[in-house]
Amino acid sequence: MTKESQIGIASLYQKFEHYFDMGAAVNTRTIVTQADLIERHYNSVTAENEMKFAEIHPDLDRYTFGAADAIVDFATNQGKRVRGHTLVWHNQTPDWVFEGANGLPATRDQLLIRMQQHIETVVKRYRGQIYAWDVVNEAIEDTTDITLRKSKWLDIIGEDYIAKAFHFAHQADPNALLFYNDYNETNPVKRDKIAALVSSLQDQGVPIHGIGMQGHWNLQGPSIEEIRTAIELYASLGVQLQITELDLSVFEFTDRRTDLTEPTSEMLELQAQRYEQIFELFREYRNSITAVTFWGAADDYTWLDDFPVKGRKNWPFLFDGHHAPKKAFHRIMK
Ligand code: HAH
Repeated sequence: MTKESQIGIASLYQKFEHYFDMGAAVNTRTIVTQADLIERHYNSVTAENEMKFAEIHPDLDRYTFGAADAIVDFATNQGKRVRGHTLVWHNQTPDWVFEGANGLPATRDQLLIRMQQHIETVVKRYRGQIYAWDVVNEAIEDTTDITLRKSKWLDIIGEDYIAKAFHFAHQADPNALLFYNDYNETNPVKRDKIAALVSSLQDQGVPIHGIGMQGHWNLQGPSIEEIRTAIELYASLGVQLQITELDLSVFEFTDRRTDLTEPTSEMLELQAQRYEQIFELFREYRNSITAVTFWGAADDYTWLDDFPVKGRKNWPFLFDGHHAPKKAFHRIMK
């Protein structure tokens, strides 16, 4: 769709202006190919990959800020807010971070210094431009009996790696809002572990201001009641909530079908119903929810095109592959 035809469509973020921000994950390609769509419909952006450790700090003495800077410049020029994603994560982090001398693992002190320097350098660079950071991403284990996910951060530093990351981020930018971010966040078992983690951080006086609910959901679940219960619990901790990576896959997670070249009309109708109910719920919790960020902007590009089934297309957003509004868009704009 052309810029002119977008202007004929009511703006998503303007519609929700009195509720919460509407964000989209972008990358260096989509800030070009989806520029008009983003300008019209979203008032916040997040770099999908460009601020992750491996992208921005590939070697001990080398930072590569070009792509992240391009995204921040795009946002600044368009008057959009920026959420930072992400400082400490078990994925997309280079091996050198965890390596010490003589083929040994890094020591606790060595890794803490690296963590501190990384966080300080990245957070300070975007001070005043990035208003919130996902400080720690996905630290909780999905399966029942274990709390913290096994990772090199945990192995080498110990359980306080999470608290340390928040302290370092707060030192680097005392004005930034600091989030703990995770997926499967409505699953009762994981939900309670996330709440317990955040609550224990608060008890220790750790500067944490919000919980990021990723929101990688699908047409079957989670149910509205499960989402509501999670929101209630997290909000009861007195932190703000953001939906940080929303998408509604047309496939259930274990569904491996690969025969579709476009979504069925049943899928699009169900997706519209789900989006409508989900946004009705989000509006109810507008006092706790400060932003809703989609993990993409329109169906021409989504990380779900490759995940979890390599090469399979997905259609999880409010706008189609040509950036035209889908049924789901019209439904939540009513
Ligand atoms: C997210 N993991 C990450 O936070 C984000 O950085 C990445 O670009 C995409 C998704 C979600 C996730 C999941 O939904 C299922 C299994 C593992 C991770």
